[in-house]
Amino acid sequence: SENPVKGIKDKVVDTLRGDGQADGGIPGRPGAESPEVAEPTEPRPPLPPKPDQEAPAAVSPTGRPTEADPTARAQGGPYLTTAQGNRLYDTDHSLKAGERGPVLLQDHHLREKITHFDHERIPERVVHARGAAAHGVFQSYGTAANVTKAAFLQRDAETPVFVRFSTVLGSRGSADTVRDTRGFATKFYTGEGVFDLVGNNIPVFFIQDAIKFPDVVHAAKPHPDREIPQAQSAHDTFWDFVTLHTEATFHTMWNMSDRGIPRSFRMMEGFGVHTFRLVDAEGATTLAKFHWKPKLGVHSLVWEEAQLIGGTDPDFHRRDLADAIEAGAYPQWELGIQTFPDTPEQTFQGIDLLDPTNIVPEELAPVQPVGQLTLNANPSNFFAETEQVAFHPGHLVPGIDITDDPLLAGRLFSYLDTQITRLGGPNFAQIPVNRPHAPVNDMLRDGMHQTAVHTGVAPYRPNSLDGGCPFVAGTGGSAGTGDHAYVEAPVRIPEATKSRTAPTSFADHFTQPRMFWLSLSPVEREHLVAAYTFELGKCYEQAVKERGLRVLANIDPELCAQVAAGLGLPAPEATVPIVAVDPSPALSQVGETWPLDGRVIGVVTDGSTDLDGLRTVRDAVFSAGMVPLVIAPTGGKLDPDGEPVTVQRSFATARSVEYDAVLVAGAPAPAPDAYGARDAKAGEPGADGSVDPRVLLMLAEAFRHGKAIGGWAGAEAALQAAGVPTNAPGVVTAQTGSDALQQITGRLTKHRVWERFASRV
Ligand code: HDD
Repeated sequence: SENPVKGIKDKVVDTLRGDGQADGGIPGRPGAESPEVAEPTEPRPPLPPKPDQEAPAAVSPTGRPTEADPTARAQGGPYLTTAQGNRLYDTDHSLKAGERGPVLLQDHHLREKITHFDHERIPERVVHARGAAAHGVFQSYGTAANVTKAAFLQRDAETPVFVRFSTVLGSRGSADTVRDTRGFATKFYTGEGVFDLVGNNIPVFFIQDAIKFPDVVHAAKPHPDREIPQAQSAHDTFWDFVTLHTEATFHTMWNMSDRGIPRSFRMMEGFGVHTFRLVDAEGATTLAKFHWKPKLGVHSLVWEEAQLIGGTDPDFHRRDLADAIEAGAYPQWELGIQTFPDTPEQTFQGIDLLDPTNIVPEELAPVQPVGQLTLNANPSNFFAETEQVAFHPGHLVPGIDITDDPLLAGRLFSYLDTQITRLGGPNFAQIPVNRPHAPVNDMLRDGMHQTAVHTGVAPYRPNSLDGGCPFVAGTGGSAGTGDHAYVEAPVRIPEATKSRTAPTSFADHFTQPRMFWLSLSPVEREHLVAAYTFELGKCYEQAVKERGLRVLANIDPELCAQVAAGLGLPAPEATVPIVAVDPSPALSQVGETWPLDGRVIGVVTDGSTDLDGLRTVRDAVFSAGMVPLVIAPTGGKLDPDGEPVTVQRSFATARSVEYDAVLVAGAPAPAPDAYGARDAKAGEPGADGSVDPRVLLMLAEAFRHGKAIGGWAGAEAALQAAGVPTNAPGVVTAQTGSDALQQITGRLTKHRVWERFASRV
């Protein structure tokens, strides 16, 4: 398939070489192409959106397509006005009775400005409050056409989409790289109405029945007395709940694995979690699970990186997504389905398909690709789009139906309900980002924030006053082959008695966690042990720690023993028999090689050593579809009188966590602003061969985090000073920068230099 980065590479290189690149910016951000930012001069109309901010065509609430007319609503014309379009001459001074006198109530502009401001915030989502989103397109391969009649899954269908990624626990302003589940919600604006696939990056859930959702969320959110910790699962109430309520074991284990700290939204899988029911054109049904597979592979941060980024760049994932799209490196996923016969038992090889704490291993039911998602445009306005988008698992199109998963049932209620509070009433489907791209004729009327001007007198059925309109779709007779949504496949429900119970097939909480443990590579197991040890170690209550170990003992004695050792507690015995289960190699993230598109290479220089070599390296990084980050003692340009090289980061603003691999030219001496450099070196930094402490930190961190490191032009001294053995795996020194780059690139395709991590398990 086409490398999306390569297509735009030339543009990006031009941008970098041009003068538009601001210090601290990343290459690929428009600089050369966007108009120069001028000091205020004279009135002119507002700037148009950037090219990557183009949203899909909007459709009016009455279903009629509208021509994009920027003057119709906000932000038209060169002059400041009130909300009523009355032109203003001053917005900096309240109207006062005399220069030093009291402010007058009659100042409409003051009252309107402050009042509107006072109401700018809406309630954040009760979960998944922090998110980032993008527009894109879904291209169907047509391979699902034999199991579903959904029009957007037929051959060559192209459907506009809006995707929002999120963390679950943190508030809107929390950090991106916390250990948590990530939401992966996709709105397909199909010709048959909206289809929402509201999934996560983890294929199972904490609970089997939606009635427990308030419990798990109350336990996981900050403690109600002090509202700490923010966006963390490492606290007593979370672990209290998930250890008492062992159906949460598998989801918790995914959280503690590297999946809980993704490297990028672009490098995450997505899962629909529940089993859905697909319906074909003849009315035949198939059970299915949805999967999103990222083209760049599934990759994670290491825990220390995640913690550092939480402080140095809390917006890391949001920035990464927006920058990649802006640079033209469009993130892509393949949508796939696992399919299962729709038998009355609704099980597959003994796995209960209605239990959302189960996966079906890919080795048993391969994921079949059905289409490709490309995110190609950033939102123009965070609030209007990312904040106001409203997903709902019940937004279904003909050909996709629900099953009796009790977790899904509660979700079908919750999402509509929550939007009424969050978006201030029942008319949120009229907000542009939520509008279907299919005609809407719903007979829903009035209510808060009604913006449609409905016509006619008969929003009821049956009617004769409106000629009987609107009509209902044909059902297609008993085969259920009509063109309407909510097919309601004629599923037989066995004779039953009302009961608040779960089936015994929901009772096994440890076999699949054990399968997960057995499927991980040694380094991934090591990370899992470290995460459990950290999180249980942060709990205050001894009883919670001990119960946590009892749960782990039922998964695997080695896992339990390692965590117990870290906590300084005895390892308990299992209380259930440990069953034999085959590993599922597809669950491991380690071992394959992946494309390098958009990977970031730090290039550290003292500002003068072998600048020709530096330029060659920078261009070679681009040619490989990656992004160079030139890091020098200060901002500005290197070689300003020759062939200038723009500096993206100074030693003061750079941190190793921003790049995937690092190259260093020479051994940069302490720059004047290095801690203590001036005093210690009396204005002659480096005279004794010392290296800038920030460079040492970068190299030591990159080494610790398993990143490939290359050096040239005397870099050995810097590596040695940083404690990086030059003969360690993934550390190379070479004659030229290009050689060093070439040697580390192979390592990068594996994401990290895995051999560097100690492994006890
Ligand atoms: Fe949920 C938001 C995913 C179970 C109740 N959920 C929300 C979002 C995602 C998920 C990705 C954010 C959507 C966005 O970006 O706007 N939720 C899931 C998955 C689940 C799940 C994959 C299990 C398979 N959720 C779940 C249950 C309930 C909810 C069982 C309630 C009974 N979820 C909500 C909610 C939210 C929400 C309260 C908060 C904001 C919103 O819906 O729009 O209704």
